[in-house]
Amino acid sequence: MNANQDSSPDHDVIIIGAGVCGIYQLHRLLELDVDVTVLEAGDGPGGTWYWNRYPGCRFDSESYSYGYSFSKELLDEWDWSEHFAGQPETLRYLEHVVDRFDLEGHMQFGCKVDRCTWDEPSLTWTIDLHDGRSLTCRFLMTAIGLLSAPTMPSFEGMDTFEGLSFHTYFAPQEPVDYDGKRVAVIGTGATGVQVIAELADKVGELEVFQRRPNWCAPLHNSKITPDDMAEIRDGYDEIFARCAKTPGGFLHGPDRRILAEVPVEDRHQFWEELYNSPGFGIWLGNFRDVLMDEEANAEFSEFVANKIRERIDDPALAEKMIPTDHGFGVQRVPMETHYYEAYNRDNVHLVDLNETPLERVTPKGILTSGPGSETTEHEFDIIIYATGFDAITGAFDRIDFVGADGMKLSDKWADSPVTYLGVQIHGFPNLFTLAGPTAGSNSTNFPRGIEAGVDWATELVKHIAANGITRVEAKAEPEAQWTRHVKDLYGMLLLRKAKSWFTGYNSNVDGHDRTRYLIYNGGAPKYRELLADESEAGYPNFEMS
Ligand code: NA7
Repeated sequence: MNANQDSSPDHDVIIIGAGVCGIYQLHRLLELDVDVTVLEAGDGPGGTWYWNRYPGCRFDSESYSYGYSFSKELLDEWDWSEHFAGQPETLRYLEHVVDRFDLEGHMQFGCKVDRCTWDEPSLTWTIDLHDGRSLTCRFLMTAIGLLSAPTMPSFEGMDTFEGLSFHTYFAPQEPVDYDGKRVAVIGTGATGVQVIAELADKVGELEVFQRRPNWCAPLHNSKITPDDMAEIRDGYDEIFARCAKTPGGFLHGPDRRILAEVPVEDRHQFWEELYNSPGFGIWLGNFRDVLMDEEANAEFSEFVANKIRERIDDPALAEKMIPTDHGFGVQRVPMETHYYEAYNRDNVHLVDLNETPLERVTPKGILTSGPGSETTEHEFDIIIYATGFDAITGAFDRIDFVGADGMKLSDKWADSPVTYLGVQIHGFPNLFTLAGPTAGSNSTNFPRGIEAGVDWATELVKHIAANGITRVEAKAEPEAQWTRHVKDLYGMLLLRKAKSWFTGYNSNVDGHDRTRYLIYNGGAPKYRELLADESEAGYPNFEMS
């Protein structure tokens, strides 16, 4: 790599994004002495954890399974305060990592990337920034996140609202005074559920605008004492070894017993234990066939429905909170702390958008219609849009990637993303999509997935440098095969039926009202094996010159 010679590009490598993935990739490349810079839209590092400052934002992964595993010193010096840490603590952690490894000097903040264009004669990428600057590099790496393209609904009058309104991703950085305020939350996904549970006892009135309920389960968060932390620290090897074995890179892996072969009483006892245990066990540590077999799924869904009925005082309201269009775990399970109990409070009300549709936003609040020809104006001081993301491909679509022969990535991916192993795209040489669509890190505990992906990309960079390679491009046929494989894997799981971001569904984005194949469902261990096979065989599915 020779970025310092005359007529060389500005950098050997540019990484877009200074979140969990970009931070680690930067660290690995600096170890190799590569000339690299990170372009980050935010005013600081942290990505997801920099932006999402909404009330109640926290991990659903055990904190100690989410931290980086690559440095023993880092593991030794960082104490987590809760089993599922809140956003401020996670952001502090990532800032600490950046300081600890002296990374900030290689990051440029406030850099929104508008366009990336491949230039074949010079074998470089040109990156055009929103502020008018352009930078060039040989190799471009995207670390632009999975859920980093927030989407707003398009209700009439949204811009006329006179109070404070924001998408959860853009929650104000300065503290918001919720005391006594009339607050609306639109959306009941994992984010809305956290916001609602957190704000219920802190606001004057809270109205929740729900289109479809989700199956939620208790998080059972608790503090970590110094003794707990010492024990966790001693167990780090075991924690990461366990995460490495599970399909999702979490501490929780599926129970492979066949549900029908387990006596009913034992099933229920197991489910009670899961319901009363912390974290994603109830989803990812459940019988495997709960997520694959309709009947098993229906039985478990009824178990959870009864829990919801027990927790909500008003039986009619409880029924509105029980999903009827999909079973448990088919969509992302929101983890909650007293979420259902929030609806037993006098100041919390559900507005079921199926009965009383949202007509428009007014200067004072939200107008709903029905039943019949009635309309009701709900007045608010604050409207919070917890309306989700244009997941996984959205961040790519918001940058104009132009590859070889002027091919636009948004055109190539118009139906569904097409990649090889989720790391590269035919027609887009020297572009590496770290944690990109169809990569194995998308459906996992993110840091576990990205550590594997970044380590693999780093080995590739070493190979490129050692062999004087200037152009790397995934071949067309392996790409087509991988894309078919990713699609086929959806067939095994009930999540193929989900109207959620797992299947690329988003009612607020044109053309995203149908299934797209965004995530690799073959499990993290298998994905790592496939990456290793590719590199050990000398990258046979890439053209390198
Ligand atoms: P989600 O899970 O996509 O949830 C978005 C929510 O917003 C969901 O309840 C939607 O209802 C609702 N929504 C979206 N648009 C509208 C409109 N136009 N009208 C009414 N309701 C609407 O996003 P989250 O931010 O909660 O979670 C994303 C991930 O972040 C999560 O999985 C974690 O990994 C972290 P719908 O269900 O589509 O009927």
